Amino acid sequence: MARRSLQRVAIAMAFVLLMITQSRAQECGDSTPVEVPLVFGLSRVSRSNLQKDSLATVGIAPPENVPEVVGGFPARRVLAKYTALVGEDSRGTTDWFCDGSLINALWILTAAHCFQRRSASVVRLGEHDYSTSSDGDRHEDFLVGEVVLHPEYLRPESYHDLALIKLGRRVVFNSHINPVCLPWGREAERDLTGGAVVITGWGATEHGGSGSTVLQEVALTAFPPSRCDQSYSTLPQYSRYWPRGIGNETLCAGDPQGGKDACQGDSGGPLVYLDERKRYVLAGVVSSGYGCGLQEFPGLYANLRQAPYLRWIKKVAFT
Ligand code: 4AZ
Repeated sequence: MARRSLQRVAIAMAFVLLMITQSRAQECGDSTPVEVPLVFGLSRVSRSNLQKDSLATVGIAPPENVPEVVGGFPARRVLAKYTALVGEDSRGTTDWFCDGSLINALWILTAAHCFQRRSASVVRLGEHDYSTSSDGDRHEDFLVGEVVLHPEYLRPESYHDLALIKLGRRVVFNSHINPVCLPWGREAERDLTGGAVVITGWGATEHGGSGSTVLQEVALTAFPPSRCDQSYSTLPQYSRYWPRGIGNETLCAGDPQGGKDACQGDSGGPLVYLDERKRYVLAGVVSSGYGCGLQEFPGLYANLRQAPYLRWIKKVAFT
């Protein structure tokens, strides 16, 4: 009898312990859902002057009749915890021209090509729909301290399309704002090929379209880089953008049927997967692509799982 009740106490204690560990926000990649109050009322503003420097808009004119939306839907708020808006203030308004990922309390990872024609003045975290301030998000704006481009990024080549933004003050993490994990150590050895990855962004929902004010998410399949190399090598600008071919420094991801993709304005944004501990881990940074959602042309991402990229991030942002 005594043993029975001891057993019960042990089970109850284990349950309480489980609840405590489940409810505590993880240090990074926190996948616990966000609770938002019910809100009423909507207003819309348009996102102007999306980043126009990618292959999608320079050099090559993509074909007409590109599949729409690139297959996304309004993102789960849990994915908004680490997805950042990168903006330029001009004449009293902010132009959100690229996306990024919160990687720790001071740094945002984004794409180097974002800064070809623009300069960042502000980063917004914890946002979901930037057209309204009454949708229950608790966004915060941060001034930009400095921008560090990857030292080997050499436009117009598409390699090493990475940049780090240092925020003007430290981020205090909460249930709406939490950094994504990086694939440190053995995590980078996991083979993602054929697996599911998720991208988020406020970019265009169709090729040539305008940005979405509501954060979108879409699940994609990670392909081997050779799949992208095969199709992209048929393009006339291949040797200009990828003189050494598309290899392991690039992550190639899309949908086997097409129709799901990153697009203009998503640049710099995160491509993540969920690890066994249910943490979101960053694997790629939105870089470029031919059109949006074309079956033959998956999107191209800087592949963070490359040791030199992780070493550079560690040196700049984690010391
Ligand atoms: C862009 O311009 C862009 N379909 C990003 C990704 C893709 C195309 C364009 C991939 O930011």
